[in-house]
Amino acid sequence: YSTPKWWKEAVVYQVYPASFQSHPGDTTGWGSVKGITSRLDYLKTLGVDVVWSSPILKSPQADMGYDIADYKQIDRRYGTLDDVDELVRELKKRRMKLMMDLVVNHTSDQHPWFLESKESRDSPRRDWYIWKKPKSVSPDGTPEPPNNWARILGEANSAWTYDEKTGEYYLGLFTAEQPDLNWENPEVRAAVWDIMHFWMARGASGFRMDVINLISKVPGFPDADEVLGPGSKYQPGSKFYVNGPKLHDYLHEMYREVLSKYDTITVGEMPGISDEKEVLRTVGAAAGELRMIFIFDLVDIDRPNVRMALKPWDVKEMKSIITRWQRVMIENDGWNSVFIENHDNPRSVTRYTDDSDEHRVKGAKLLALLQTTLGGTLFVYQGEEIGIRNAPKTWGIDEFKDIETINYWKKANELWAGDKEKLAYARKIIDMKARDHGRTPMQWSAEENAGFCDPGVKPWMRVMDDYQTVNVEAQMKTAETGDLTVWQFWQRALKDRKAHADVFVYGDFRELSPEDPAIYAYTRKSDADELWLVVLNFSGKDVDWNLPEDIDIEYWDRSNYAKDRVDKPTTSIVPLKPWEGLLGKCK
Ligand code: TEU
Repeated sequence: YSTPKWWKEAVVYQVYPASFQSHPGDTTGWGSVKGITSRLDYLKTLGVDVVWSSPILKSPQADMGYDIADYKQIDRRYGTLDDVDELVRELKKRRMKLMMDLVVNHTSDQHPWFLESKESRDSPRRDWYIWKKPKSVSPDGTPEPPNNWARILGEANSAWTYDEKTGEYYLGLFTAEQPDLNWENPEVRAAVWDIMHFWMARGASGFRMDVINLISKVPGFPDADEVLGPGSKYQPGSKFYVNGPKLHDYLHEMYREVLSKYDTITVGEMPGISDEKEVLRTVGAAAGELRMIFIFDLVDIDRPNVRMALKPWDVKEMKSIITRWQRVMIENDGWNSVFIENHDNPRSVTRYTDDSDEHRVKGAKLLALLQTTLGGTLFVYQGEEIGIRNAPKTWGIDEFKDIETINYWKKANELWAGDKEKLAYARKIIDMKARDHGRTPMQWSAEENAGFCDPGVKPWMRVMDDYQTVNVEAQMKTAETGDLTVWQFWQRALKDRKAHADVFVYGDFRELSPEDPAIYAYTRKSDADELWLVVLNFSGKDVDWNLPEDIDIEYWDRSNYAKDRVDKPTTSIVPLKPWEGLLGKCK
């Protein structure tokens, strides 16, 4: 577990290319590869080692590039292959690396492979996708989908789309514009390995693999259980495609054919998986599949069995999720990814703390302290380092651009037309959960468009209204109070994490008061017995926390409150202010 590897200690920064940085002279209001390159010094200063960009490949952008139409071309909105070559060169100069987003569970419906597959039932590429006959044809001639699986992005619809011309349905688990590839076909797998070699040769250092645990479907495509009740025509079919029967065969083949030939960083996105054995089969040191995966227990803490809905949760549950995965990986020689935000989730400061003007800064630093003191490879999402919050409730629905949000709102208006209460609930779901919250343009400065794109250009998505106060430029300067800004707090925390990698990246993890409803307290300890204590108050109240007797504080190193907080004498009672986090060095 504690064998040093570069990809374990690396800080990975996720760029959402549409919203990160456009380049001077651009008139489209989209970010670009050139824009990313222009910010590498910034990322280096923050403490970033690896840049992971969400997809930049040719795409009709039905799902913001997670629908790829050519795996070897850059989307014209983002630039050219030459721009990527330049990005790689500039990264190398700074001893940084590039991680590509590999989206191969499905392609775009505009990919030439799919267009060919659609041509006829005996097209040589027919079997590259998943085509099935209608289950039945109703008396009025309407064909019924092969089974009752619901679409993942837009759960009220079928996961199958009917093709008039050939009289069959194809599977598109996410949207109709994203047909699933048929991984049973060895030609499909060979095509994927080829794409991976192409990008490794072009200078990538590894891949984030989109929904990689969905590539193997249960043959026979059985109907899903009616978990949503018989009132819903379509049901979540996850049981039949999450970690399906051949997943590990495919991942082993991928390792053999591609990954084993390079020194890579790989992270598999694996929604819907929380089973230890399954996880360890992939990320166990001896598993020979992937370095690590994204486990969604924490960011799905408020999610019931469907995506656009809410479930209550509390701090105790949050603590137990984090502790569980820290322990599982340590005890079983696996490896964690540490993340709390991405482009599919609301902003963490809004979700797990209090994003009001009074508490936002404390909340964002509290989360920074949590993230930078957990074991595993750390992923920071753009804007997290300045504590960007969710889009305000006052925004019109037109400001939301995500296909999931748009389809959800459309469906809600169909189903609940005229029912004000139900529609207000749907809007609440959007305010709390829409993927758009993580996709607003990066806030670089107090200039027009927050420095994201040129003045006078209309950004593809509205810039947050608070950019004049919440932005990178302001936060890189020392605050008048002399306290660290959210950005400076992150920068220092990343530096300290690296300086003490044996403690914070590789060390042992012990939770101290699992029953406490507000305080998350744990120790990290290196193999050489260097011991540190982290105490985090996940509540808006003052709390007195009892220091366990066997812990002897040498000094308080850091608080997310004013500097003088850490000069306090240490007694057996540790008083914590609302959303306060403390880091202590122990004897
Ligand atoms: O997301 C997969 C996915 O299902 C996630 O929405 C997941 O369920 C969620 O994050 C758990 O909280 C990936 C991409 O990240 C997303 O942007 C794409 O829309 C999707 O795949 C299809 O490619």
